[in-house]
Amino acid sequence: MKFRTRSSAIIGTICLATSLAFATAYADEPAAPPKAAAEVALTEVATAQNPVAGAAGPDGTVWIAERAGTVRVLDDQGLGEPVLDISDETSTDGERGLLGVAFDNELAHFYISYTDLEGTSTIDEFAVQSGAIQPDSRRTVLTQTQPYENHNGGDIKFGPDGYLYIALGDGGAGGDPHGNGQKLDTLLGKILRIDPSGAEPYAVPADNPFVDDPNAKDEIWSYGLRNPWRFSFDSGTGDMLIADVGQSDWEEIDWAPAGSEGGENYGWASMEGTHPFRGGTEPANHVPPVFEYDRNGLGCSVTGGYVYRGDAIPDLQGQYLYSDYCDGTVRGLTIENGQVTGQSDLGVNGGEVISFVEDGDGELYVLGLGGTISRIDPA
Ligand SMILES: [Ca+2]
Ligand SMILES: [Ca+2]
Repeated sequence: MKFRTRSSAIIGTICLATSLAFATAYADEPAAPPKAAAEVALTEVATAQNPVAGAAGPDGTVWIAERAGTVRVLDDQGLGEPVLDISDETSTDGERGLLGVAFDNELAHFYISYTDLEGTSTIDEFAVQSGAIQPDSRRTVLTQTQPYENHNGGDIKFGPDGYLYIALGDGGAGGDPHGNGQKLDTLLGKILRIDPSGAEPYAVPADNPFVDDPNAKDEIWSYGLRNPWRFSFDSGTGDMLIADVGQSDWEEIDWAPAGSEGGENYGWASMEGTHPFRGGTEPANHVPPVFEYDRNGLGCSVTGGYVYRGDAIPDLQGQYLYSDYCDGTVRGLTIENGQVTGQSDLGVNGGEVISFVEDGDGELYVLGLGGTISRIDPA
């Protein structure tokens, strides 16, 4: 395994944690029986300008978001010219930028998640026809003002239920100074669940967990999150996996079963991982992470990936892949009934891993913020 020394400029602008201990960002693996690792290789398929997110698009394509505000389409011919450019509307201060993209499950609409020039997290929708964005169809679905430049979250994904899930960080600074993680009257520090096609600008599904609670925002699906930096649904089971970046000590992976009715409290800022944070008391309804690692272990800023459901690497089937922005090693977890039953180190390093992308066949790509787009292939 390799440890990458990263430029201070990139650390300063995008690292997703606030107080970092780079000097100690590497040590022994935590004790756990290693699972027999699948033999994989990273194949660089393209380079881009700060690729930060992606989504499977029409006709086998993968759409790549560049942080400054452009979207480019990856196909067999490589990465094309931008099909969308909102760079003049996008802030890249702090951890801001174009941070997420998604298609609905019919590939009829394309969604972007970005921070505008005022620093407001913004979700916009475009109609897609014949594989092309229809610029005139653009409309804003949801906005959320941000008190600080970090912890914007920004990932967006459609669930198997056809609803749009949106990750928002706690608002930033450090230590959640406004207590947003545990507050139910703010969208910050949450995963939201909305139906963008149900009303203008969106509808709230009637079975969202807090629709009957007048003191809680109806859009909330789950809460107690610090900076959910990539979440996904297992395309085989529908289970939800969330990587939540820690404050100073603990990086974590959260898990919810496909049958969840929502309302999970993942604990921040009473808890960091399974540990009380700054004298916090564990909430009675705390859903602890299914996996955590400390800053002396696998890195300093977790990047969530996907459960592998492709065909190319049979030995990888069913493993949840993730990495760490500060370390770059691609790792796997086997999760059975909400318990980690195996860990693996895939022995490949994706650089400053900022995101994973799942294509239409279930194959996975690794995005390095420095510019690389790599596919995980059999070795
Ligand atoms: Ca409510
Ligand atoms: Ca937590």
